[in-house]
Amino acid sequence: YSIPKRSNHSYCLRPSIGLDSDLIEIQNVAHDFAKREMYPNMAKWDEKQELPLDVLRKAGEMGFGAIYCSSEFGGSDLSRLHASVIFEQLSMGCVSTAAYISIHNMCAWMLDTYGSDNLKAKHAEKIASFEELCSYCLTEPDAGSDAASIRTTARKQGDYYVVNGSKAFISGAGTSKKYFVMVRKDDGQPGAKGIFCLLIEDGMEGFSFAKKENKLGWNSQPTRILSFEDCKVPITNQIGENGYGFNIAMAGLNGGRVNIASCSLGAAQKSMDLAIEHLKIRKQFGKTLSNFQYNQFKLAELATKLHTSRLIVRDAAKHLDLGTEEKVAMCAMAKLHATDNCFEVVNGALQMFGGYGFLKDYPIQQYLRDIRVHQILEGTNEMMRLLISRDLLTN
Ligand code: FAD
Ligand code: 2MC
Repeated sequence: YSIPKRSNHSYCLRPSIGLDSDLIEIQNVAHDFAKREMYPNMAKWDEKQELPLDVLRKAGEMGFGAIYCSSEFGGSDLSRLHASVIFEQLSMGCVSTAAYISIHNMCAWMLDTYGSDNLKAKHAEKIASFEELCSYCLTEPDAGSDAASIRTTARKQGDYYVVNGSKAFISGAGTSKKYFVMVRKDDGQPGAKGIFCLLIEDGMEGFSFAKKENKLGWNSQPTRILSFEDCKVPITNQIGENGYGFNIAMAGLNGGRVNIASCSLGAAQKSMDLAIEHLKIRKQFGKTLSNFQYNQFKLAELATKLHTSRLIVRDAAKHLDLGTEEKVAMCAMAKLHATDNCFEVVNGALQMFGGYGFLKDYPIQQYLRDIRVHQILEGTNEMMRLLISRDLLTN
């Protein structure tokens, strides 16, 4: 497939609209990568529930392992807007794999921004290159939306923390080497201020995984529960200060929310491109489906939803780049608006395929299954409403 480009005709869904030449260049690089390495395999990865490590390493060579990390870290030193443009393109090739790349990037940024020099010297290169994969571990069986109520504890014992507890729904678990785990100091301080962040590695004694979860989508990446039973972690593996783990986790998630929303944009874009092609070819009642005004108007509505989603996502990325006061609410608005609307876009595009849209021979159903969870994870869209309303009502 290609980014639709018609020399003598406008196409108001072209993802390069509004971007400068530097962003268009990186967009083309990500587009070609997704088209070549991802799209031909996305159905297979979904069916076989396979995380394509070889493709991730190639993504590392392209600089997609640490997109908005510093060059000292081995990162690409690009902006959040660049990252959004990249994730949108990658997700056209496979939403689930692109979304995993986004989580890995969130962890890389947390280490680059808050980690000690020693910790970075030890881990940065392997992370930026995708030689070793990262997982972000906040959610617990009893602490989802109320993330500040986590109960996994860390007790200091000499040069180690002894960690006990469990984490639920961890993306990449079992395949990742490095786990960015939010834990509570065992001194009893409740709420957000009792939390700090620890880098825990696969293979550390007392760290184990439960079975792989069976999911509706996001099948190219494994999801598992993690358990820590007297797991000894060197105190030098702490990222950031005591009491700031929740802030670090949330700061990472602001970018994560923009990236996940960008992944919804890619799915919506590809679904629209496919639906437009289909409407022009498929005939019923002696005419192509594109002749029926219902379909024409529906396309126009869906295109408008996709465009407003793209605008709000790119605007939130700019707020992150500028570090504005409103960035938390802007990222929340972007995730709420884009993940809800892009789901409707993909669903509407699927409808235009009739029964074929429901067949696994066609990719639209996979885009639909894969982006459904974007309304749930990285903070449910109800929590996004909470963040936006707090910004509005608190002075
Ligand atoms: P709950 O918090 O129990 O919420 C259930 C419902 O109640 C939701 O609709 C919610 O919005 C609503 N609700 C809750 N409280 C309120 C309220 N105050 N007002 C109104 N409505 C409310 N987590 C990680 O840490 N790392 C990962 O890598 C990760 N990957 C994931 C991958 C997948 C495929 C999935 C499904 C989840 C993943 N998660 C991960 C967890 C995800 O972030 C949580 O599922 C999500 O935050 C919601 O938590 P919960 O499932 O416990 O739902
Ligand atoms: N950015 C920066 N800081 C933030 C923030 C954000 N998005 N959200 C909260 N904070 C700060 C907040 O400013 C406060 O800082 P301080 O005390 O230093 O002033 C601190 O964090 C505590 O915040 P609150 O007092 O708002 O905490 P509360 O417990 O009331 O609720 C809530 C916070 C509901 C917004 C938070 O628990 C939340 O975001 N829940 C959703 C959980 C979530 O997103 N999980 C995703 C898991 S990862 C995932 O799904 C993947 C697929 C990887």
